[in-house]
Amino acid sequence: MNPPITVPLDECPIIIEDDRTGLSIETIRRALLDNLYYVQGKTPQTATKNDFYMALAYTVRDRLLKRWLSTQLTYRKTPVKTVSYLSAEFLLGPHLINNLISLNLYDPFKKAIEESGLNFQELVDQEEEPGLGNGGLGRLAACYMDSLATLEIPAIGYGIRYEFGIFDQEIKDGWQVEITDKWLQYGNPWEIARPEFAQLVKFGGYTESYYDQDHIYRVRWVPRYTVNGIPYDTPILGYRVNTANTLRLWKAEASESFNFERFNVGDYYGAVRDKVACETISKVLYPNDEQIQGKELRLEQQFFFVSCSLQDMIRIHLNKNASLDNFHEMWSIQLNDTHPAIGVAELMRLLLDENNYDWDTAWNITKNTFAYTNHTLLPEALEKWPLNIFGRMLPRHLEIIYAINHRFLDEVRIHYPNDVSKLACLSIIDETGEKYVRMAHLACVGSFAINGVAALHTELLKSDVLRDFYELYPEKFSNKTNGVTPRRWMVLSNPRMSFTICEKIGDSWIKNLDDLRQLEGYAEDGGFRNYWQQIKKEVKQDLANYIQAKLDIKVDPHSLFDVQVKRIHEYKRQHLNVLNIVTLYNRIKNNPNLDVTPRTFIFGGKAAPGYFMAKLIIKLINSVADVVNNDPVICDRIKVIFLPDYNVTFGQRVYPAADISEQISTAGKEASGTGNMKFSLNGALTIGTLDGANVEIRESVGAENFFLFGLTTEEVYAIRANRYTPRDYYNSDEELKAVLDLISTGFFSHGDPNLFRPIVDNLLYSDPYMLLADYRSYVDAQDAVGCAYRDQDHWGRMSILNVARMGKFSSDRSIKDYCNDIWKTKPFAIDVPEYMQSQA
Ligand code: B1N
Repeated sequence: MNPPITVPLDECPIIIEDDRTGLSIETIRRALLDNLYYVQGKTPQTATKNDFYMALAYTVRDRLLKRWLSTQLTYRKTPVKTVSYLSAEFLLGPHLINNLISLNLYDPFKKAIEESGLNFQELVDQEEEPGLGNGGLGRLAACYMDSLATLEIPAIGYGIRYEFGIFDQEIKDGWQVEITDKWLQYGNPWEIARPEFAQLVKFGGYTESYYDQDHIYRVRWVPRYTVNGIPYDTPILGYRVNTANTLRLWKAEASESFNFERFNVGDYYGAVRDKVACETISKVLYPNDEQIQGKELRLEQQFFFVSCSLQDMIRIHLNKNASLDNFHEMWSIQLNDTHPAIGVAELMRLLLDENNYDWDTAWNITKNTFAYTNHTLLPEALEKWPLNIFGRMLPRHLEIIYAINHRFLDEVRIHYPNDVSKLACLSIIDETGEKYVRMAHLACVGSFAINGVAALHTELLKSDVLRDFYELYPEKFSNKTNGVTPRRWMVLSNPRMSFTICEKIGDSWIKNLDDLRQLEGYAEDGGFRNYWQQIKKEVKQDLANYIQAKLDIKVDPHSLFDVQVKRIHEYKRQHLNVLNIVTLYNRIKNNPNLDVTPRTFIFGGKAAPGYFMAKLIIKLINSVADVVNNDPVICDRIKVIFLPDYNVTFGQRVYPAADISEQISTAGKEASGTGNMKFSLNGALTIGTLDGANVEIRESVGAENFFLFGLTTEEVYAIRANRYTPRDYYNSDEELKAVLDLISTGFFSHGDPNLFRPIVDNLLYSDPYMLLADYRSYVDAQDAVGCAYRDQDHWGRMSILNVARMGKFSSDRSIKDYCNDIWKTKPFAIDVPEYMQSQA
């Protein structure tokens, strides 16, 4: 659809903008119609909003391909050390705006769309976010991919292309209802399938030994079935650099070789049934975080994507190296928790059985390749697989793990000649009851580096969960405090605040977040403080409009927006927040003229479908909301909102609008948290315990700009050691007693005293997360928050200082730390070759 060339070519100045690359408004408009016509097969007359979105997405994709292709071409011919990030979850969030911002094309695209008479935001809202993760762990992987590309580090992310991501949440009568997430149903313009790089994965069967032609003893794995892994690639752009790394996600398909058997005996239906069974491997994301279920399909998923990824890395490696001898010098594989830890045994198998390495060489390569990040201290989240399940599915890997363990325990014996108890503690095989493979132990033994995700968390790993490994291998341990990408979590989600910051200190902070410190001076400027608070009000108004449209509830943007969004889990203590709300309710009911700071409590988060208590907590929040929001005495002072279907897209709306961020987990339970960082970076103040990264956030922003409450980890341990009796707190605190009694009577459940009994009884008789012990200190801190908010000028100052001092929490800092201390990788800048430059 280029205009005709009317002058001889050699006289022709370069005025023609190619539809695939041109950047003028005119060309973008033409390209949009071109993609609508040739890719979607539609004209504007019949196109749906989604057709226009797809055309828009392809128009953006056309303009990023030169970066992606030049990056991949460069990596292919250059011997650079590459980071391979293995993760069962990547919680990416929508791509479109993120890519436009990285390419510096937001303004021309917005203009081109609007000049075409289309509503830009409406098209943007068409994008289905890839929800291929549960929460923090998956979102961290996405932030790290962003930072790796922005820092120009050669990297590839490997994971699973789940057909259904995390479920969509609806609230019916106050209860969570799960709906299948059909994110792929209208197509995904951001991925490209690469069936030519498919990998075969074996499962089940048995092993047999043989002597090869050199009379060397070898083992062969004869699988019961095989599955094909098809890679789907998504470009991950760096911010304003040419680097575009790849996220490669595997889809499971039936392999032909396997199906032939059934076909050959004429069992057509049987063959099709098996085909369907294979394809279930990448069907759905397990929606549990930090609660293992021990399901076979989950182990199948883990092995499937890890085996595909390692074979793919070996393929890439052998394209530019003579052998695998230097594999560990060219790759660092980061294990995002233990979910991909089977990789240790699989790399050993690939080296031993398929590439004929001897044990010592293979082990040396393996243990110098892997590094392991632990993300949780919760005992119920530490993965272990029953030996019988494991052995049936991965017979060769079980043999290899036994062999690794055998050598490892010899090492332990030499280290502790007189202490047999160490053997049982450290063994990769748990033999205390039913036998299990302990995946964290496999990861620790098979890695050269082990890290936690916040300073406190790493200390607790060293002193508690992985104490014996720390004693044995102290040099392997380090801390890498989590971070978040300021591109998505500031520039994209909070353009008003970002623009305001840029006006004052320029835009270098977007890549060097420490530069935010230049804002500190403006905290002393009364005019700026006022402006800052005004911006916050505008952002809150946006959220208020959204709440009105979604839930038909009116909230006052002048009220204090108090937000807790995260997975629903007892240790995160959403119900402690509820206890405070009911306390305020009681106070106002007792004294209707009480002068309280108007507040809007906003909740969001999904519960694991099988987690009864978490689902009951959602019901409790909604039930309290019903009473509070409909009581005329209360509702102009307190509102309670549960926003259904909390996800990345919604996070982008809510973090910027918060005044107070609730980070109230029991000390010692939250490994890091990353929502805490997003809030503070958007000018919210934190009410929080000394848990996870809260400790470091408070250190950075200053204790005077942070609302601290609650027991410390040591105090939690001490109280527990002396037998914790929650009843004592109930008996000695009248407000607490009144709150629990009110819930018990059925006041929030239409008179049904049984509905919330499991929550109340759990608190009174067991309270494993010590809500009652922290209640008084929490309520007092909340009172202090309410008072502080009345001084808007001072609040503005604290808010500015929070943003100014949060530079440390950029994922760029985290990734630089990983690069320097663990991966030993360096940036490699990408040039776009002449022939790929646009003609503009
Ligand atoms: O990982 C985040 C941390 O910021 C959070 O504190 C931590 O809770 C979170 C099994 C998990 N730990 N473990 C998981 C997720 C899925 C699953 O199947 C465990 N998620 C975390 C990032 O470091």
